[in-house]
Amino acid sequence: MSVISRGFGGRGDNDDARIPPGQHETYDFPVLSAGPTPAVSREEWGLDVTDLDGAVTRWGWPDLMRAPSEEFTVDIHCVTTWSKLDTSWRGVRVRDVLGDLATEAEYALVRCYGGYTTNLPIGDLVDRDAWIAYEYEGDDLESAHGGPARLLVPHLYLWKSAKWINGIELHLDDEPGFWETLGYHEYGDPWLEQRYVGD
Ligand SMILES: Nc1nc2c(c(=O)[nH]1)N[C@H]1C(S)=C(S)[C@@H](COP(=O)(O)O)O[C@H]1N2
Ligand SMILES: [Mo]
Repeated sequence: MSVISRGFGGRGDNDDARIPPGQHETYDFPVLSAGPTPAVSREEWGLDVTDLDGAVTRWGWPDLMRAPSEEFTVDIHCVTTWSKLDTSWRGVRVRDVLGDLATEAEYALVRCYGGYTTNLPIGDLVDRDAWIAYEYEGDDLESAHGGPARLLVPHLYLWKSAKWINGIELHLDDEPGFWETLGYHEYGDPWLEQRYVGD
């Protein structure tokens, strides 16, 4: 069955198992933004990490470039039901950005140029795969997709992967972000179809 339906995609036999329930595969890369794309140059880009005491550590672009980066290939899942397999990126692991600052925290509220926010448990940023990504398919990350740099947390729905990231606030309590305030699920596991509050 899969041989007939798959066509000439040249993809692996296990692709269907990589598409979460209620999702379908897409081959282009849709842009989903709740507002206009902010124009942020690499020179002016900064990421403020705010610890539990309110102390701010600012990462500028040169700091990000000095940190160890890695190339990674992941599947991404948007709550609007598209999934895209084998997207490749370069970025710095969030755990390498947070370092010891994250040890006492329970949650993170992520902030962006333009005002978008999203929340997630700190463990999803430091114990799972999560990056500050700045290249896509070998090129500088386009601004429409979050350049200069975006969060990428592939194991959660893509609304958690904040584009134009400019802040990570560490908290003891969970504070809903933009979509979470508007009824999206607080956690957003695509394999459990946690799309909306109560799912
Ligand atoms: N700053 C910011 N980040 C954001 C969004 C947004 O509107 N603003 N949209 C989110 C949503 S709902 C999705 S599905 C993905 C889309 O990423 P893409 O436009 O690169 O496909 O970005 C997420 N990150
Ligand atoms: Mo989305």
